Formats: sequence, structure tokens, C-alpha cells
Amino acid sequence: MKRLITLGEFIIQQQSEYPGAKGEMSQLLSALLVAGKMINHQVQRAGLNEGVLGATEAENVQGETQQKLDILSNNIIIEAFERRQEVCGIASEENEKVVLLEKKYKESGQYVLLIDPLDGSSNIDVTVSVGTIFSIYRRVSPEGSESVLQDFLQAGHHQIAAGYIIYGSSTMMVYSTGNGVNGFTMDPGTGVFFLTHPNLKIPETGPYYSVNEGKMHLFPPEYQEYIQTCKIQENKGKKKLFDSRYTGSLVADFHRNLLKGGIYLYPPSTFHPNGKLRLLYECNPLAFLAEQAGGKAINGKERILDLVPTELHQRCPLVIGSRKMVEDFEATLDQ
Ligand code: AHM
Ligand code: MG
Repeated sequence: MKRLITLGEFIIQQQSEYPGAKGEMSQLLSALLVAGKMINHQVQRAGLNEGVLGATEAENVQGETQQKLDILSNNIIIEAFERRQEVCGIASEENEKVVLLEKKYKESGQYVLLIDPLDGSSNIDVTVSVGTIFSIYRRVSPEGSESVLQDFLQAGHHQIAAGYIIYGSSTMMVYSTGNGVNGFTMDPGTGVFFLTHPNLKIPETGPYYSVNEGKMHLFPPEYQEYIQTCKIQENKGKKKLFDSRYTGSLVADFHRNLLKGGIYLYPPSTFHPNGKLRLLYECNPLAFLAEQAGGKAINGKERILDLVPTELHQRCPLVIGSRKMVEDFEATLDQ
């Protein structure tokens, strides 16, 4: 049997289709991959290494308790880019401000990186899948100058690449550079990622809905109504028959729905009026992937990728997944 193409080979192949490409994107993706492998190693060994599991005393800028692995993963990613020239700055869910890289790079780098270093941190201690989500934009500030906040506050449709590395029962990298979505699985023996899920397309509709129903009574009535219609009815003749699947790791819930079909909702609530998820680090990159795979992502009303961010750590409601399911949700709102 012919062996599968590796991620490295795939990147080179893609690059050769763009005459004039200088290989910066390839360098950037390979730096992310190195960081991802190191985070994966830490996640796998978390229970064995002393002082890696559990929460820290610290809170991030959103007032959420930081897990030790959140901070470790954040540092791993920043270190992976510190000595490279592709990126001029990094915005992270775990840092209050943008991290500018060494002077010589922060001026020459063409791209900015936005990351959720370890999504689903509440699951780290219980061995449920977590992941690193990333998003890449071309800077808008002039080359040769220091990166500015506006480089990071671009609408999601300007992303030039986005994806995630999921640390689950297997480790996968799923990403898009705006030309479809491809998934690569790591061979644990060699650490090499192989193209196992070429040209991923999310099914038009699927068997799952994913939402934290424990918070149902805090959601707006229209969301409660829609969720009610998702539930399996005794009468098999009913239109919607969905099973509920919610891990509390967005990246894991999104990944399952991407492969099998489904809808994920993080609604606004009385507790979180704009939802809990971050537009820049979570909603935008996954919305980019969803659309590239033929799915849809909205904040309840508008297309996620058209929202113009005003703050680094802005929150945003999210309804994302199979196109028809998201459209059915919209139809419920219109009734
Ligand atoms: P995190 O990035 O700090 O882990 O927070 C985001 C996570 C998502 O992965 C997940 O879908 C959501 O928060 C779960 O929140 P809740 O416990 O309110 O359902
Ligand atoms: Mg997250």
C-alpha cells in the first residue's frame, strides 16, 4: 500500500501551486506543529509530571482561573515563534496584551498569530480531549514598523490561515489556508503527521447538537425554544431527532461535528451577555474552518467572519456547524 502524504510534503506541494510564495506560511505552520507536539507531550504526561495538573493561583484577563497547562502551553507557543521571523506579534487568550517579538522580528514579520493555547482547560485533569486553536492574519501596519493593535483587530474573513491541533485519543492537526480544510493525524511512533482527512466537508446536517444545557434557563427564550426542538421526541415521525453531545472542550465538540455533522451553540446568557467564547481566539478560526468545509457560523444573527472586533478579548455568542442545522436555527428565530 502506498504510504500517506506527510504534512511537510503537503505544505511543499501546496506552496508550489502558488508561484512567488516565499514559504513563510510553511515556516509558520511548521513552528506551530513543533509547539503542538511539545504541548501534546505535556498533555500526555500531565498526570506523571509533578506540578503540571491543576489550577494556578492566577486568573487571566477575563477573570478565569488559569490551569498550569494553560500557562505552559502559552509559553511553549511564544517560545516557538520568538526566534523566527515570520510573525511580528502574538495575541493570546492567556495574555492581557499583545506579545511583541524580538525587535528585529517584530518589525520584519509579515504575519500576526492569535491563539487559544489550550482550549477546554477544565478537562485537562480528567483526560478529556483538549486542543490548541490558531488564527493567522497578514499585518495591516507597514512592514518595517512595530506591530499595532489594528493588526489583530481584523474581521475574521481576512484570516489567511486558521486551524487547531487536537490532543485526543489521537493527535490531529486540522487547518485551512482558504482553499478547503485538511486533517492530519500524528503517528505516535514517529511523531510524523499524515494526511488522513483530505478536503474535509461537514455534512449538510448531522446527528448531534452540542450545548451546555445546565445553563439552559440563563439563555434567551429563542435559544431555549430551538434547543427544545432538537431533543429526541417519542414520536419518531418528528422532524428533528438529535442526540446531545457536549464535552466542555469547544475544539473537541467542533471536531466531532465537523466529521459527523452537528450544531454547536454557546448562547448569550444572563451570566455571560455576549456568550463565553472569545471572538479572536475561538469563534473566528473555527468559523473560518466551518465555512471552508461548507458549514456555517453565526453569532445568532450575523456571520461571525464579518464582525469587526473592537477589543482583543472580546466575547461573542457562537452557533456553528452543519449548514442546514444552523439555517434551521435561524428559521426558528424568524418565527
Ligand atoms: P477555555 O478556552 O478557557 O477552555 O474556555 C472555553 C471553553 C470551551 O472549550 C467550551 O466549549 C466552553 O468553554 C465550556 O464552557 P461551559 O463550561 O460554560 O459550558
Ligand atoms: Mg478556549
